Amino acid sequence: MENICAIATPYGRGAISIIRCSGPNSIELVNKIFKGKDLNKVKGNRIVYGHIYDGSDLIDEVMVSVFRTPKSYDGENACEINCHGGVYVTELVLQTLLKNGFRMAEPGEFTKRAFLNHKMDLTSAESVMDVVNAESKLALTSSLNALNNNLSKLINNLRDILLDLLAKIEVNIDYPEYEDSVDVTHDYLSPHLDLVIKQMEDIVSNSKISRIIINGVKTAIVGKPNVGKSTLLNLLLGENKAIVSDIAGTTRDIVEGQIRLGDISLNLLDTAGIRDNTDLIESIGINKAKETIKEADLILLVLDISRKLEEDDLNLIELIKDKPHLIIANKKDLKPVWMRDDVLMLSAKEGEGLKELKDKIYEVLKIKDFNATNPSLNNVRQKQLMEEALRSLKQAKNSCLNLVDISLIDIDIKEAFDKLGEIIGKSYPEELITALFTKFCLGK
Ligand SMILES: Nc1nc2c(ncn2[C@@H]2O[C@H](COP(=O)(O)OP(=O)(O)OP(=O)(O)O)[C@@H](O)[C@H]2O)c(=O)[nH]1
Ligand SMILES: [Mg+2]
Repeated sequence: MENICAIATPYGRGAISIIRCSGPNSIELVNKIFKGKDLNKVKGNRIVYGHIYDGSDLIDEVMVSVFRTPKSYDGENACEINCHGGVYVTELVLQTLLKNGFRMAEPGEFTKRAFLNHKMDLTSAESVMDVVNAESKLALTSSLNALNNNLSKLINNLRDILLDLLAKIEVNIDYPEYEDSVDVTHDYLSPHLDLVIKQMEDIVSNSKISRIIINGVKTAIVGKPNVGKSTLLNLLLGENKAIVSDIAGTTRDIVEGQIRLGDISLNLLDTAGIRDNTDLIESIGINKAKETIKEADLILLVLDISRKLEEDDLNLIELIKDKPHLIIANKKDLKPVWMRDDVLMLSAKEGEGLKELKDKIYEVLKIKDFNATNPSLNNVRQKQLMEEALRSLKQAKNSCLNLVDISLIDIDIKEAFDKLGEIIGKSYPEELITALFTKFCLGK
């Protein structure tokens, strides 16, 4: 195992910078450039005062925290050098370490070591960055829960149930003469599978909300040209970001902006007005708008209440109906020429109805139903694996109902068991692990 180091604090000037060093010889190596107490004799979890030297050159006055294996972030022997927080001095300390037996850590390498040393499982390791990036209390609670293994605990429980079934089936098949074993019949399997499926479905549904709380809500503002989409974007942002005009087809490309709304942040995407059109550039914009609808977590469909609804409007209502959405009847300051029950009245120009709109967004996204302490899957990798596991188990359940041979059902249960294991990093391919950890900021 090599000795690695990296600056763990953000680049720039501050009161202190921390340089993290880890590896079997890290304490001895730091001791070579440190004057103060003999670090080799310092106990773990202690911090000592001294100076860093490059040869005879004084580099900085520092405090060094000493951690001894396995009681450190990554389970290795480790030091954290707290130096003055200047860019130049921090770089110098780092250079001195590099000259004296350390190499630069790769992004995420400390956390990768923590994983490999069984200090944390894969879902916890992944949630480290979610904790760092959390922008609201809810997002933080949810990520901290993942960090504290609540997802992996539940997954381990589910795997135990499946493992128990698999073991019993194996015994039935391999040792039919063994009398003490349970006879695994379709009737025996079914309720066990139901129980696991139910818990997996609960995780999946909780995850839909946690994902948008952690990553932000991709919010598409769509509608026909000239209905006031860009005016709405500007109103929500509180600045004139998008060009507004009474010429239909003003917005061609997607205009983005971000706002916070209590516990969530909305990534707003103002799109080109959707209509049948011949202009090439505009039709490219329209296609982008349609793509955006597909990818969005939330759609704000804007209609103009001062003009008769047209086929384009009705087509859009149909297009978005299966996604979380709000239909907004804009321009309520003008004379209404139609009415529907399922719309929210707004004047984007005057800012009237904004509060109601914000409340409704919360309602549609079901933010209040979210329990941040329930386990959830917080990234695409985890989600995909859970879906695959769920598919296999449902297949197993279905085979049970159709009285398929138990030895074949066994294969699907095994598949689900493996996929669940992959979520928490049991039976992982090496490249995946490397890819995952390189997403980390340096020093984590
Ligand atoms: N009276 C009134 N006019 C509005 C309101 N919202 C927008 N408008 C006007 O409607 C026109 C179109 O507004 P935009 O925001 O550019 O409309 P858009 O939907 O982005 O249009 P495209 O980009 O062409 O698709 C402008 O003249 C706005 O001032 C409103 O609430 N009331
Ligand atoms: Mg526009």
